[in-house]
Amino acid sequence: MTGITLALSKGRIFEETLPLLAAAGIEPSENPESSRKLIIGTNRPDVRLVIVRATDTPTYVQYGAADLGIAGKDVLLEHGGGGLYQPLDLNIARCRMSVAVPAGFDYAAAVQRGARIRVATKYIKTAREHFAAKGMHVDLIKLYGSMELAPLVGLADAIVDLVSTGGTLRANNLLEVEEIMSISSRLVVNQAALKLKRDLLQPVIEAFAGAIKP
Ligand code: PRT
Ligand code: MG
Repeated sequence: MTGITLALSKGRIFEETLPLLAAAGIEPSENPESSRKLIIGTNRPDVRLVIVRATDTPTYVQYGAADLGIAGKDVLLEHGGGGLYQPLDLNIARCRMSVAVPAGFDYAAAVQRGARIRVATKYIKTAREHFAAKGMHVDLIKLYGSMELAPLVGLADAIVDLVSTGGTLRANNLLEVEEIMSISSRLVVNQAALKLKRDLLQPVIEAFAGAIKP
């Protein structure tokens, strides 16, 4: 591919990336929500988009299957970031990563007495580091989705998950008891591509940088 390939996930990242693409003069020729195509052209013959699962974006960019991509900090921390240049925090798809427990569970008391608790999460690495830094002993249970269910059916005492409005926690009678970090999406660029395709990539990176909303 002589042009550039940008990896994006459907949903909120795609939606919130559209204004950044527009600032770089890039307009997708199809909407991935309605199209089943995984490779989408743009108004620019030298720019194409590949539609991947959010958690797979860093992998496509790391191996150079995409030259650049947009991924949440949550996803990047779990991936590790190897082979990726991360020039910009785009300040999109904002949320926070938090610990939540069922309304009846006294998290503060459990922390206080050094209880060993079971925590279900998709974010094993980040959760491990968080609880280790607090000196807490936890058994981590890896899940791939619907973390909110785990404490309701006795799979775990607590969860580590992303929260934005808090509506999902409220609907499931869970309380946010600790914020671990704030999350937003970053631009990631393949390090080799940055050198080999600098003339094509640099203007896109600069246009994105100029379009970031505070
Ligand atoms: O959905 P899929 O399984 O394909 O993958 P994904 O969930 O990883 O992707 P997607 O598109 O849902 O999220 C992509 C990125 O958006 C994530 O990696 C985050 O960086 C970011 N983001 C921002 C969020 C949220 N806000 C968010 N609220 N990702 C997920 N959520 C979920 C959260 O996990 C919880 O289930 O929304 C629910 C909570 O939302 P509220 O508004 O009810 O608090
Ligand atoms: Mg999702």
